[in-house]
Amino acid sequence: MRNRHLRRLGCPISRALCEKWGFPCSSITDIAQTSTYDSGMPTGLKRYYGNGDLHFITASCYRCQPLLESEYRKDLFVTVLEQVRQRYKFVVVGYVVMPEHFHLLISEPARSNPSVVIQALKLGVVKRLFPTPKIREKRSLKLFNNSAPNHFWQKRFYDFNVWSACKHREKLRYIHRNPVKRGLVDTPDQWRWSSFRAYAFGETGPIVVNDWSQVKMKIRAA
Ligand code: NI
Repeated sequence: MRNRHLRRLGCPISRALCEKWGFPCSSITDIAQTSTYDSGMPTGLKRYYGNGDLHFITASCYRCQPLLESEYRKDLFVTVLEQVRQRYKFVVVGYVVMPEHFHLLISEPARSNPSVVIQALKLGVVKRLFPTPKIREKRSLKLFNNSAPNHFWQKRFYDFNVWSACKHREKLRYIHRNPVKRGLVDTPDQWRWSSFRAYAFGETGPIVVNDWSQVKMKIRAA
């Protein structure tokens, strides 16, 4: 059963793991209360910040539901990610948006830390999707077939420190292959919600990939 889920998802998040992470959601994932924000750190998962490592981050929609399935929502996610990248000044080395989760390979931000970045990203997506309760009601009819989920995001996220070139390559390849492994496309270039095309064709996509200028500025200033 577990293996079947893993094969189906093509990623380390099995439904079992997803549900294991399914602790009661904080207000951050509660689309009815987007004005409040729980900045509490997830418990039980150790975070290592400050070493200048890259972070391979995986976060999931609530109970692994495909809440990012539509093109509109994936586009919106990508737009918010770019805004958050600029606000917190971090480098997006790689990314992929999947129907029920996303993976990022990012530097540590010049402002704050990866936990705050991921919370800002999650909250930003929810706020853009459901800016007011009234709009929420309206949109839920359209977006979720009249059954808006009570939560959009799974509270926790998975964070793996990447400090070797080997792991860097492995995670980037993993990110770019994910839509292919899942059978969503035949080749990585056909999935437009990932950094693959930036690498393969030098395309400037909605997210600026590998812009180290801000981070270098911080190191110089330090
Ligand atoms: Ni995945």
